[in-house]
Amino acid sequence: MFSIFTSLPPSMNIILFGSTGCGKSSIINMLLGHDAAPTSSGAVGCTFENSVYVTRMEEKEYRIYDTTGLDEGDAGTVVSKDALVKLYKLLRNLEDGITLLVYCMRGPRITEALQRNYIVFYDGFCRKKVPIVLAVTALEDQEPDMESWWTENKDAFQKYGMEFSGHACITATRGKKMRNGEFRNQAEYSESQGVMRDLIVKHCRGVEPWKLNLVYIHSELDLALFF
Ligand SMILES: Nc1nc2c(ncn2[C@@H]2O[C@H](COP(=O)(O)OP(=O)(O)O)[C@@H](O)[C@H]2O)c(=O)[nH]1
Ligand SMILES: [Mg+2]
Repeated sequence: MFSIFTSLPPSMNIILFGSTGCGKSSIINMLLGHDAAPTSSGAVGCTFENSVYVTRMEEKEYRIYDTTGLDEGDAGTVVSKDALVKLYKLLRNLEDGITLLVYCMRGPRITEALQRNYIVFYDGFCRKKVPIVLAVTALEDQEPDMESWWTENKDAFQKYGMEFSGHACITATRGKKMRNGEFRNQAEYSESQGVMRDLIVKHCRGVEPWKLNLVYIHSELDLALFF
């Protein structure tokens, strides 16, 4: 007698990270095609816990993680180090490992925190073992088009030692609803949706997920000692 065992493929885990208000939750809603992740326009971030959203693209399942803003603290209610500990624990507990990191930033300016967070998260936590891509939001007014932002700014990333396997220059919100009932940035938004989905699908293809399990950090104190 024969029996056929079919094992499910491991799920692909995509981690979105970046500072508060850079558009992580908006990107997730854009990828999903509906509003599932709460977004916030206030100074205080609204993602205090890491949450996961599941979506299908090109017949594959992707688990997209919305994470706490890395530089929340001061005015915010979540302390930055606490956010780091939570992120670290999230990464460590992913049984199938990490498939792709998406570093989100709000254009058009490159900030100091951008490099710091890249170093802590990518070099520190992930030991550069996972593919990382960049998503730059708020480029709806970029002339002549959103992608031109990368051409203008790519040298700066190189200068600061930040390398990415791919990038997306996008608009993660539709913008204001106009009198004629249409949204101001609908065209840029629709284009961005395609660009963002393609970026994830392309950079997850053939990736061997990476498991972070060598170092164990249990508290803020451990983390402080670690760095
Ligand atoms: N103009 C503009 N606003 C955006 C864009 N993406 C997000 N936002 C707005 O920025 C604010 C913060 O976005 P949110 O997704 O909550 O950021 P998060 O804290 O990284 O999750 C919200 O008011 C969004 O509507 C964008 O591409 N352009
Ligand atoms: Mg959020």
